[in-house]
Amino acid sequence: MSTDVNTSATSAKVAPPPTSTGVNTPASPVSPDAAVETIDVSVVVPTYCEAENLPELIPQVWKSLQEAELEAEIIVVDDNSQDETVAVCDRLAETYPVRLLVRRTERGLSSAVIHGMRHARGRTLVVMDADLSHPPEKVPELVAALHDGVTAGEPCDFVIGSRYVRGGTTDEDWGLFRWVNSKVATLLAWPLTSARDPMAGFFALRSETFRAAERLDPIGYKIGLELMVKSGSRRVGEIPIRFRDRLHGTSKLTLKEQLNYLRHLGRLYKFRLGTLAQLAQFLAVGSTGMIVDLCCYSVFLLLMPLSVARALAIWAAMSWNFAFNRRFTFAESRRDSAGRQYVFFCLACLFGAVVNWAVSVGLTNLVPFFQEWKLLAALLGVIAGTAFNFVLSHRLVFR
Ligand SMILES: Nc1nc2c(ncn2[C@@H]2O[C@H](COP(=O)(O)OP(=O)(O)OP(=O)(O)O)[C@@H](O)[C@H]2O)c(=O)[nH]1
Ligand SMILES: [Mg+2]
Repeated sequence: MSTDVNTSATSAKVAPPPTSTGVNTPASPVSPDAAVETIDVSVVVPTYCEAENLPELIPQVWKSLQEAELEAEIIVVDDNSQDETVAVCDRLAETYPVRLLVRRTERGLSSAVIHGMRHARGRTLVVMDADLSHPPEKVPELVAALHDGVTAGEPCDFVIGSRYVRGGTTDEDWGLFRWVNSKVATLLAWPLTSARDPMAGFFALRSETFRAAERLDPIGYKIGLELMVKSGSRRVGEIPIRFRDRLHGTSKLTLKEQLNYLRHLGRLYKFRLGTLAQLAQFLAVGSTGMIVDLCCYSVFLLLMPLSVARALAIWAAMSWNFAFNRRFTFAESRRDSAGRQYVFFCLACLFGAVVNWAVSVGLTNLVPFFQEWKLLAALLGVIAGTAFNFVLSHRLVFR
């Protein structure tokens, strides 16, 4: 995945890693299949400027693993933080089984987690933040639930440390905005998973579940959701946790990441529903285009003759639809030239308009029933035209 530098360090206390101690070695892009599962658990901790938190986190995680008698390693994946994270990690590695992977050419929480998982040697993988938002003492419970289920039920494919099941809480000073934001984000993911807290960054899964995940390409922060959906995890268990505010430092979650979440959801819907999701998005864009059309039409009517106003409004809506479909519905085809796609899109829409016109006028003139129901005929025309547009766009423009 990355061609970065990998600094590995550890004490030989419990789970010595395969690479040498404290030496910068070139990282080979380890494929999931290459990982050798020799220990019980790998805890993957993505970090960016977490020097203050790691000295608190690592001993607590290690203590809980030891108490549960789990043979384990802690993999810290850092994106070349400019604070003391690397030095602090090296120091901690003298006492605890910490492996530090430093990525110098790539940045991002989700890809860092995947990177760590690819290097992990545990039969079970746990992911948690470095800022002590996630309670270290719950790690063994998450691991156990993979095998024993949550309430002595079936084994789970995926276990979440959850804020939103009974017994789970967040710190009280979560403002209304943050709470609503989190709830809306969770609601949007509901068609993808029945989990109550699918956005969580604290979760556990078996390494074979990770390897079964197809085409991982998360944008942004929600790596747990990505793994749950792409690995086809059906039995998702949730362990209640108290989610604390970060102990030290500042959040790396920006507004941009929140918008990325919407794009990420779009991708996951497409993964799950295929062309049906694209059709839904195409229709959603089309309906916003209809509003653009009518608004432009009303303004243009004040400025120019009706026939020109109508043509310009349709062109404006068509351009709007093109821009949004290119950005969202068919985002994976943005490598092609926009100009060329635009010309094809307009041509494809012209055909759709003709189909629309022909269906509406044909039904009205040829079927007596529709002479009474001209608007219904027009509506069927719109549906036929839209379906035609979609097929053409899907097959020809955004191949
Ligand atoms: N490797 C790596 N880790 C990251 C990156 N961005 C964030 N992290 C780590 O991912 C974890 C979660 O990030 P946070 O900034 O705590 O995000 P959050 O939990 O949504 O926000 P707050 O807890 O409110 O600060 C932390 O351990 C961060 O250090 C990144 O680009 N690369
Ligand atoms: Mg955090």
